[in-house]
Amino acid sequence: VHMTTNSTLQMAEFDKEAAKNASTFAHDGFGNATLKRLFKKIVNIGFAATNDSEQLKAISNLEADLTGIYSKGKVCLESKGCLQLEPGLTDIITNSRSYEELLAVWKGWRDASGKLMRTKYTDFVKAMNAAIKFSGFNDTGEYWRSWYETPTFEQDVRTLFEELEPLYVELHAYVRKRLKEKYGKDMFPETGHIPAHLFGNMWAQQWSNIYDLLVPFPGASSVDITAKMKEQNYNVTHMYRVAEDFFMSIGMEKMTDAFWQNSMLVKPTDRDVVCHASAWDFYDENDFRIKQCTSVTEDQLLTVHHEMGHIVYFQNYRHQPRLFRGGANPGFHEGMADIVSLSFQTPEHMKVIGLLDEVPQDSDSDINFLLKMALDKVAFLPFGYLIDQWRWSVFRGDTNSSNYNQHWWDLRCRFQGISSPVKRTEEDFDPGAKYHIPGNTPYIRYFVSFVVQFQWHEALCREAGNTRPLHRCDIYNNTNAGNKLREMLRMGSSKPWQDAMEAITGQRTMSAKPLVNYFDPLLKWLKEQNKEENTGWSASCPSSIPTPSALAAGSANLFISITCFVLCVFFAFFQIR
Ligand code: BJ2
Ligand code: ZN
Repeated sequence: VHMTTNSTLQMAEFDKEAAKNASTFAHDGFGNATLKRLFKKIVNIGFAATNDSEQLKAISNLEADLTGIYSKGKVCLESKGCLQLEPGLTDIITNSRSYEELLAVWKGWRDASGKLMRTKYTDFVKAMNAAIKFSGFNDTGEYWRSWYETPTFEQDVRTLFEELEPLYVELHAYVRKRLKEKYGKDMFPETGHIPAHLFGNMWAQQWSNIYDLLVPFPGASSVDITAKMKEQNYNVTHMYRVAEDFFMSIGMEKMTDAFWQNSMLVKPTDRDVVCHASAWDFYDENDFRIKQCTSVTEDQLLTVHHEMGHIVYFQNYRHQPRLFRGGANPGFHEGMADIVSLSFQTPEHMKVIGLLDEVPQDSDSDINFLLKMALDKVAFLPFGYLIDQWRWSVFRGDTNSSNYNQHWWDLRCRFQGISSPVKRTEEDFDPGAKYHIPGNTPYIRYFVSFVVQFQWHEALCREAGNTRPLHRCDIYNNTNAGNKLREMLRMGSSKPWQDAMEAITGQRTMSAKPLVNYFDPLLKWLKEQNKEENTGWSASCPSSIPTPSALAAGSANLFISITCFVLCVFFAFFQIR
């Protein structure tokens, strides 16, 4: 969250003074666990601990500069003029099925954003690392990870990732097979990687926008939600009302008047803004806001639910002391933001809100639905995992400006099995093309979220007495499920996350099992589909990249061969005569 440099410095002064005052108490020996926890939070002031206010100024100014670059980025295309990320470039990446048009947008965005951030990002890392030492952390990554209050956190997320990898690998192989059919296998490197610009998403993080290219059973039921929304004249306000209605149906409060008055729900035309959707707590127990350049699409409808999920968490812990008004850990906030998406997208629920006419009951439609969900929830896993693998390495100093982009692509190739469609160098800075790098939002929270949301979904569906398979459970209207969820939300960060997890699932650990169970029928089907495929990919990036010009050269060769053949026949004919 960015504030002006002045207010950042004022806040730091306040935090420092509060920490100093709190230190006069022997709080480590407090008998009351909650009070002890509160004091620990008062003295743990992060970057504000530095004795050099120039560092804080630098951090604040650099973050503003970096997000400024991101929000001003434009790509000019011969056919379409100059476009910003939202909605223009996003629309093309979502809907275009032309290899070359996608490539122009993909590369154009990286030239217009990340590439301009390199030096500033290096300074940014330096300033943060210098400041965080005053709080006793070796580097900023160690500080970020400390929020999870788990000494084995790095190892724990690795283990979760490894448990989920087999599912991802099957999904990847199936998608690769179908994309080769669409774009021609010549465009795919021999290492097994998929070119990164073909997924309907600027960062290849979620793939459901290309569902139409991948439908398992074209004859069975599957709906185009965006088209349905347009057909039913959905507008922006209606999208927020639909989300609010879901949360209220499980017993959550409505949005406050301040929410409706102060939120920015459409893109302003008179100035550049950071369009990347976000949710804001103004900590006065009433002023909560969403900032989103909302357009009428299925993706955006899900993002509306995501951001409102954050607001509902804010509302539920508003009675807590200021320092407990946060998620049990950052992954919990994201999990709460996303959990409704698992109910909301079920065919059962789509029927309830009129975006589907009939709930299909056949197994083909079920596979269609599960594949669609996997394109969001499974495709995301390696992406959610790798962003902070990169950043932790940068903060640690293992990666620096001499190999920023190299290491980025090493991770993209290794974990996601995708590769760059054009040559990349250390002139480029592709991490910066993703909002959370200039925005400085830690990312492992989303990986955690994608795991725990399935644990909670399973627990809440049990609470709701659901009898359908997990992927068809919709907790809409179920206040038992809502109460259970609220029990956790109300705690904010007043207790360790393990307590919050226990409140909702009865268990104290993260587990990949509910996610695996949810997709079990799909995994079986994918394995069957991939029987003849070489699943997986080489650990390192391809050394040469097939390009459209190579393809053009290919057809030029074909042209020459045909010409030769014709001439040969011609001469042979005269020879014989
Ligand atoms: C669209 C969503 C973030 C979010 C925004 C921007 C960064 C933090 C906030 C925080 C919330 C809080 C987003 C959605 C899933 C994957 C990820 C992505 N925007 N943020 N203030 N997502 O998490 O809502 O609103 O905790 O207070 O970035 O990569 O798209
Ligand atoms: Zn979020």
